[in-house]
Amino acid sequence: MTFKSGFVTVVGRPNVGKSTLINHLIGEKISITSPRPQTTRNSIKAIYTAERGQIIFVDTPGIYKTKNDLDRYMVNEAYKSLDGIDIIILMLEATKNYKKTDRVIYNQIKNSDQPFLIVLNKIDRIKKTKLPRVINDYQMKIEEEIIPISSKTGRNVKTLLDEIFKHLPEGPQYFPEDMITDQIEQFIIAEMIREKMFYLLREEIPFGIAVLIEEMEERNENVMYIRSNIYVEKKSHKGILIGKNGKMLKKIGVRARKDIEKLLQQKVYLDLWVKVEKDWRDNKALLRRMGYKG
Ligand SMILES: Nc1nc2c(ncn2[C@@H]2O[C@H](COP(=O)(O)OP(=O)(O)OP(=O)(O)O)[C@@H](O)[C@H]2O)c(=O)[nH]1
Ligand SMILES: [Mg+2]
Repeated sequence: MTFKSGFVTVVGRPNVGKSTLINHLIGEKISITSPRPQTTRNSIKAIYTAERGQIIFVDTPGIYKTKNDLDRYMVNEAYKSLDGIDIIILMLEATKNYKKTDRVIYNQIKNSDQPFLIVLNKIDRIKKTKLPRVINDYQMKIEEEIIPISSKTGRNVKTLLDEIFKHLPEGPQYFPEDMITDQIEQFIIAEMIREKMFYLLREEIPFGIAVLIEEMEERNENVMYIRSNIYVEKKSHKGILIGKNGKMLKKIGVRARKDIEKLLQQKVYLDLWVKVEKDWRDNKALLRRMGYKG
């Protein structure tokens, strides 16, 4: 049997389920997910290794109309990830119609003459009897065959994997078989903390938050001490984030700690600090400090 390998990027509008698919494929939480759009901010590699080959999946921020420097950084990250890739996966949503942004991305991919696949995610969210019509509506706009999947239940994901392997070139194993991401632990930990705010905080607040790990040190009795700064854009946001008697921050900390302990396989002491950095999303120097390098 020949060994195949290559890079596969997943692109699409925000919230279609790109990160959920990648986590499902790898079987671990590598990329954070949330019910809100614009969750993923960086391109994140997740590595799938099997007997027949190795796929390096690249999760990307959703593509949308940009409003500030952070937005532009994110969309640029998504487009940059299309360079030098073996297969592009464009993800669409069964619960929505074909949107203008879908068309913009589709046209861009078609013009790039790189191999690509089209998937329709969230098919578990619509009635079985409705699915053929939804697929048919999309096929009126898209020539290539659409692969319907559910990243949540895993339905038909195997078919997608087979399809990817069909198109992958023969190649070497780029990464050791037990390596599942190229991201350093500190990044994933910061992301896990950031994820909780998408669930617990209202309106626009999560979009103006950045998380940086300041210190990580193993202390007595196998406890990992982690000190992390959470940056917000406004003083009022700081108050909301901390909450009455520190309740909200505590809630965020408890939920994040559970994820982090699972990741590190050890007890964690999480020390969270909230800081105000005015308008960091529109300040290139601050963006860089937050880890969003252009
Ligand atoms: N029912 C259902 N929900 C899904 C499926 N895939 C993803 N979701 C949900 O859709 C929401 C968005 O998922 P994400 O994986 O964060 O979406 P994304 O495309 O990575 O979003 P951005 O990072 O913001 O671009 C989450 O609440 C997921 O649980 C699916 O197949 N079925
Ligand atoms: Mg995502």
